[in-house]
Amino acid sequence: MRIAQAEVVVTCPGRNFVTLKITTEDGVTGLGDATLNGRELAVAAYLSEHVAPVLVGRDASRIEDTWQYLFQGAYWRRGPVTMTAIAAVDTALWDIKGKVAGLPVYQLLGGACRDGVTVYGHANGDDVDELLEQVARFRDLGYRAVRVQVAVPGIEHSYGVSRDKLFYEPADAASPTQATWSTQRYLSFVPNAIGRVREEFGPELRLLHDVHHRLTPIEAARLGKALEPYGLTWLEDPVPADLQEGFRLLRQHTTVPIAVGEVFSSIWDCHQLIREQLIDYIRTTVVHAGGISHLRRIFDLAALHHVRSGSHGATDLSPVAMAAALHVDLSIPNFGLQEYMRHTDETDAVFPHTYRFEEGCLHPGEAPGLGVELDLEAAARYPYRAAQLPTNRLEDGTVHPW
Ligand code: KDG
Ligand code: MG
Repeated sequence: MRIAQAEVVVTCPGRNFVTLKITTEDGVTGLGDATLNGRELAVAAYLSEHVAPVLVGRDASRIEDTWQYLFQGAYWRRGPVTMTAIAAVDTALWDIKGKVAGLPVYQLLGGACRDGVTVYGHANGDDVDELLEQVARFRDLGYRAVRVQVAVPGIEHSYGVSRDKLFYEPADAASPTQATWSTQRYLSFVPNAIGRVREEFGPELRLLHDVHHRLTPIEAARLGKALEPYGLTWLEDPVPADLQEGFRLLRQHTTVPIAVGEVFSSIWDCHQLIREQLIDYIRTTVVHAGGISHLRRIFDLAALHHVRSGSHGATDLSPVAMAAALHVDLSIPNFGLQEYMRHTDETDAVFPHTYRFEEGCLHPGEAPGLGVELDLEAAARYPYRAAQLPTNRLEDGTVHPW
């Protein structure tokens, strides 16, 4: 089963997506998401210039061998661009293997460990009243877990707040939007806002909150302690995660569960966090952390250390990545939660899929492979549009993590 063709498709049905489509000599096709928000064309070029030519003629059934060949063979290991490209190849080869076997990918990974994948939505508001309305909307849609984000008075372009309340798309302009940050304003506002959500919705709804890497460990510890009465499922990305040992300080001060990992591209970015039990949820994703094969490796390490999965699933991960995540989520013993931000109708039309939402859970469906297709005609109607993620500055003009 040799690979005959590897094509890169860039389309923008509301936002940019990069997709790798691999076709075998006998006409079986597989898809892999290769979208890296704000840096899409770097991965598209990496794939079409450096990867596609060496894939042609390779045996499509040799997934692990191909992964190692691309990872070790490049010499320049890791990094988001390389690992997103490898992820796309790996995911597409799992899709092909499933189609050839006539089985959904989760069956190849060992079969279902649960009936469905519990997901959380992203509720946000310009103020606390609007946030409460949005949490109610997600609850009424059937979600059992909701991440709560609210605009902080005095902070322009607060993280996580969007005009369209079912999607959150921060990459909105050809040159980056300038956001501002004040730790003081944030820390004095957010705990009460989350307290109001808990008070309104009672103890059962699972609540989460994303700090988006903006605090130092001791500031994050203060926030964690303030949030302890509200029983969060997790506090996400409290600090920039480059310094894995930096989490020790935070861990010593608060019992708020910590979730980290959406920007990680390999097991090397999180092995210390996992081995030292400095986090509770690892949020690496199929698309940015080397595909289904590598994500399984990370989650297996996590399982040994009481860390559960919590894969990133923002709007910028295409339906191909979402489907692949669901096959992994369904089959691992240490699944925690899966983020699910919906896509626009245009995106769903470009990527028809079998996964479905029911009573707070997603299920990947029973179609062989991933259960996602790419409608090339529809994709061609939406050409690439340059869009970058925002940058952030303190009120005195200092650059700060966004
Ligand atoms: O591309 C960046 C987004 O995916 C990110 O800002 C969203 O933090 C995010 C999340 O948890 O969904
Ligand atoms: Mg996040």
